[in-house]
Amino acid sequence: MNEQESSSGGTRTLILVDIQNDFVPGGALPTKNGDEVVPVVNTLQRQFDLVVATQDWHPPDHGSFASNHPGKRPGEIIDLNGIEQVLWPDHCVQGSPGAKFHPDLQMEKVRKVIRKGTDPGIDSYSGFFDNGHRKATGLGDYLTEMGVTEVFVVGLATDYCVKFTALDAVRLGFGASVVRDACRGVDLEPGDIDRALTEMEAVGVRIVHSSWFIVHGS
Ligand code: VGL
Ligand code: ZN
Repeated sequence: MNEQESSSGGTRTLILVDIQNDFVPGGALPTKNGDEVVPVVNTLQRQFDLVVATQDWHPPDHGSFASNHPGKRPGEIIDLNGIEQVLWPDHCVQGSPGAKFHPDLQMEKVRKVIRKGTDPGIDSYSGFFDNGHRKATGLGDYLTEMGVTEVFVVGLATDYCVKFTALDAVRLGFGASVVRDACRGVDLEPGDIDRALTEMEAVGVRIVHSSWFIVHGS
């Protein structure tokens, strides 16, 4: 078994989910201690030949922004074109400082950036599909072309974009693991992060710790 191969025989990839300024303390939609994932993720990248990143990338008129729904506040839930939508503060607006990757995140190994949430009419938590599974982002096809069979998901936020990325990875037939200490969540309702981990495990996502790589890394 060489370094590119995982125990299941295929290539594995690291997916960096939304490690952007707006999702860390000081940003518009911060996760608690979200900046702490950055050094963990940078170290983890050494274990992977292929690293890809997702970037939340909303137009100013995005339907997930409470500001675009008069009288509505962040945290409220609406029906957005037939899909239940949590309303958020304006965040990750295309081209804004908040949409940029965290300045300490190493990007040299990142081979592909998938921008998502660009359609004002539908949100996209997963790196693979929009929330209605109507359109694919291209990430699934890209990974398949690259011979990837196994993905490791890290980043922000555990209970939204990390969760839906991992769930879709399994749905697409990839082996999927979430490195839990390389993720932070929103916990809009206390317990959301724990519930997200349970939900992921229930469909076959492995929840691992970064120390797992000391034994299984190469
Ligand atoms: C996210 C809420 C809204 C995330 C993105 O990256 O988890 N959460 N947009
Ligand atoms: Zn968003």
